[in-house]
Amino acid sequence: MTTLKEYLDTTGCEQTLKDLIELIAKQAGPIRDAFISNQKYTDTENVYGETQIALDKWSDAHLLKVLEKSGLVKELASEEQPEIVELNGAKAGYAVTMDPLDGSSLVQVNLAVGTIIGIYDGKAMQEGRNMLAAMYMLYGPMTTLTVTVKEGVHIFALNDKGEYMMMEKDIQIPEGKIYASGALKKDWLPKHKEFIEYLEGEGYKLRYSGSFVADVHQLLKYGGIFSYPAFAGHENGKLRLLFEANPLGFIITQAGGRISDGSQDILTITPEKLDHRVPIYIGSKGAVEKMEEMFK
Ligand code: AHM
Ligand code: MG
Repeated sequence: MTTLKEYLDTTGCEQTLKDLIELIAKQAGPIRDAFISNQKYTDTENVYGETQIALDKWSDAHLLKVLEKSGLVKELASEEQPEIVELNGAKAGYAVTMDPLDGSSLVQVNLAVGTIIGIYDGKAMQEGRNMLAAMYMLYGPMTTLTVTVKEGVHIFALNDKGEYMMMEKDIQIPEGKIYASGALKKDWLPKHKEFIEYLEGEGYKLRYSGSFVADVHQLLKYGGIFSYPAFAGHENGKLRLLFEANPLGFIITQAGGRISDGSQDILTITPEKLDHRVPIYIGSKGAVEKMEEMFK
């Protein structure tokens, strides 16, 4: 079986990018270890007005510390930080975007959550399509790493020796029949409602957990579509362009799928601000194209 290191050595990546991917992937161990002692909600909110749980803050602080020490990252944009953090004295010039703990409302009920990472050259505020690499660690019954360096999408599992072993190589998203939609049904806009009714009519099965990273991960295997749409009073939806949409959109696109905001490829959107939100439709190519056709 191929380890993460062995796989990265077969790619055309710069050594510093390989080192950065390996370093971030390694943090799944400490983050998982922190689950038990960081369960509670804190009395602080992030910039989105969401109450943080201790594990959000712990993962954010941990990754910040590790990346600062690495000397590989010049700019760090985190969902849990109000501003971009400039890391002085870095020998490599990568910019990292991170959602340190996506799906955090599920931590207390022991459902799958994850860490989502985007890696760019230079600046964090760029179109998603400029990404050099994207990855996420998923903390489920297994800890897995899904990664792309623009040479296919591969899934690794962390073993009891702390090594990532390749489980799935060159995964391609099929045209399957799973669907998920966020926001309250009563707030859905007419076009979204019509699209969901179309999917149900076509025999799509609902699978929504409340963890974006886990809900999208299942699509790589089963196919289908996840959405967090624009909804009444929130024309940009809930999820964030930089931290959630772009890295997962990059991975799904590399696996032959698509990500759209309803009319355009999300990876072509220029971020206007750190907390830029975007309606999301992500998954199998055919399903996302059908949505765009119905939304016209
Ligand atoms: P988080 O990054 O603070 O966990 O918030 C994002 C999460 C996504 O993982 C998920 O898709 C969504 O928020 C769930 O929202 P809701 O509770 O409205 O269903
Ligand atoms: Mg999130």
